Amino acid sequence: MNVLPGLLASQYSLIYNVLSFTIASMLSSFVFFLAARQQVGAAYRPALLFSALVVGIAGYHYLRIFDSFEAAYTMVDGAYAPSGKPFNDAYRYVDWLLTVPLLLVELVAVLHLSKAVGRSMLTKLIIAAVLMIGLGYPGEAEYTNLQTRAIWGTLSSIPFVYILYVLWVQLGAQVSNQSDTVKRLLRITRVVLLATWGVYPITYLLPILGIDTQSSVVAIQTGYALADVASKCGYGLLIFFIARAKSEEDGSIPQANAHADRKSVV
Ligand SMILES: *C/C=C(C)/C=C/C=C(C)/C=C/C1=C(C)CCCC1(C)C
Repeated sequence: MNVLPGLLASQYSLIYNVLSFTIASMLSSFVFFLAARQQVGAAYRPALLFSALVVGIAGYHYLRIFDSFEAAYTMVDGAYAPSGKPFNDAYRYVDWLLTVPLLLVELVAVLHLSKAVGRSMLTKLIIAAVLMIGLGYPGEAEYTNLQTRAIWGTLSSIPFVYILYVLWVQLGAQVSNQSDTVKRLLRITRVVLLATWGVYPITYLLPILGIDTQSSVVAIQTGYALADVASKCGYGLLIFFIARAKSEEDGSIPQANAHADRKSVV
């Protein structure tokens, strides 16, 4: 819980609109991922269900974040002053605590690795994800005591680097038997994961880099929200493409070309 600084009307509107856009993205992705389950083989449907769960959980939390943000401000003389009600940062961290492990489950589920390999990899990834989020939280509410923010941020970065290591080195070694199409999609997914997950620690660092508190609040709220859209909705879409490619390859859905042929006959 945190009392935010006063904001200019333009700063307030930017956060307000980005939060609203994020809710729309999460809710529409939820419907899309559920509907898209029909377009992949049965083996890949759990991955899409996890994608839907992630955006469903995030959509709910963004509704709460939006309410909390609105309640934290009151308009005074054309600008926004803190209303005295604290802004609840914890929604975001609770959301990550649930959704980050599920995003990793999505990836392992869509690859359909052997049970033993999948389970051991997921155990490591989930423990590291929980540590990363748990260690980041105590520093998040610190806009003023920047040393505290820096210490927790550094601790949280250790499991973050470990997750990247597991995804690149260990997962990389497990996918050598997948087709070229799947390998290519997987490479794109991992780069998207790195590019979008990398936004979080950078955003977290902003107050430490000497940016004033007001701008930090704007950057943190919009940065986290847009990163969430990319890392949950965008990434989920890539997981869907992988599921579709693998379903076509193993014959659990008709090949895209065969489908086109059939259509042209009818
Ligand atoms: C859907 C939400 C996602 C993918 C959230 C990912 C969050 C992170 C990768 C957060 C990482 C952090 C650090 C590596 C250090 C500073 C503290 C965090 C928690 C922002």
